Amino acid sequence: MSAVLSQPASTSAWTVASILQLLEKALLDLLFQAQQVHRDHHPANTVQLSTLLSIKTGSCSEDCGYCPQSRHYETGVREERLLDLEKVLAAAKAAKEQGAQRFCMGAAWRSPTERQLDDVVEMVSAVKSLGLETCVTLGMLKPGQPKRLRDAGLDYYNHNLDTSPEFYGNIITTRTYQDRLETLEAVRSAGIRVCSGGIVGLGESRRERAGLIAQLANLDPYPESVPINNLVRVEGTPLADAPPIDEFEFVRTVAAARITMPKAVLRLSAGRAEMSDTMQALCFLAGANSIFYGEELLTTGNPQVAKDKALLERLGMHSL
Ligand code: SAM
Ligand code: DTB
Ligand code: SF4
Repeated sequence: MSAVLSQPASTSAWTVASILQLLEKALLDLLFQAQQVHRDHHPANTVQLSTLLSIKTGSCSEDCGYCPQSRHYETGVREERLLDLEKVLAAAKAAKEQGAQRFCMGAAWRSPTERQLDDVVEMVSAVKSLGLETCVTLGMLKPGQPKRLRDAGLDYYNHNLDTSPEFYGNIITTRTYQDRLETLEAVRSAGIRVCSGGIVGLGESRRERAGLIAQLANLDPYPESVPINNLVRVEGTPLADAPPIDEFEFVRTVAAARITMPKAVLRLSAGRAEMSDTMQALCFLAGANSIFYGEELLTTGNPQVAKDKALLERLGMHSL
């Protein structure tokens, strides 16, 4: 029987080497361990549902190599101005009726201006008053901005570390890893819960995936919400022809995130539309307990609501 790796004492951190050891385990040992950790910290067979809405689409100044919304690449995504409050509220109401618990609003910004934040603050309090949890992802935040969002009733701020510090420069040059860590710190200090995860399938190595997980798991405290995105390869982006990540390698990444961040809500995020039902079931076995729910992510597709309902039903899973 292989040794079970457990979380080091709270004084020491997860090392990249210890996470790499997890990723190298026999798949079934890893899945078994991850599901045990999952059941120690979460109700079995449950899934949290978040619905996404792009409130400001396209023409982003950043050069994230995976992103269809960057103005550096010709992807056919058209710029749209910030949505009106009524449109946002209508989408939030529809999400609630479909059974979503959280409504996440995303903007293709490097960082919001104060005036843009005025509008987002209104959206957050209006969505919150529908009885939904609120999340926004607006890029980097300046001092004072997290507090404004918290005062409006924001529950979560999403800002991903995306990949390991070593691999990061191959994918994004217009903002640094340190910029991202500082935004997360500012959000945390304002008392907003942190949603931060990454994206795999960028051509990173297993060690670099371990590096991403180490960064997330060693945040003190680690994020309450951790999205794991599988690259959606979009024509026109530099990563359009990246070879897809091996499916078991993806599942291993989910399992390692579960073991190292036991209490986090772990979201099987972008890339589900390209995954089989069997693959998604394996990800749930590995400890994923959340999905994006609704026909669209930001600019790319997500499974139909009816399809997801049927999948959860077939797996005997239910929403929180
Ligand atoms: N503009 C904001 C920012 O980047 O800080 C927020 C929105 S951005 C689209 C949020 C995350 O979506 C990225 O950090 C990345 O992990 C994920 N993402 C973007 N494009 C993706 C793609 N093609 N496939 C998978 N995930 C993607
Ligand atoms: C996250 O980690 N994934 C979501 C959300 N946070 C904002 C975004 C996925 C975007 C996928 C590509 C698109 O639809 O544009
Ligand atoms: Fe802009 Fe966010 Fe896309 Fe990067 S991931 S190009 S910051 S929208």
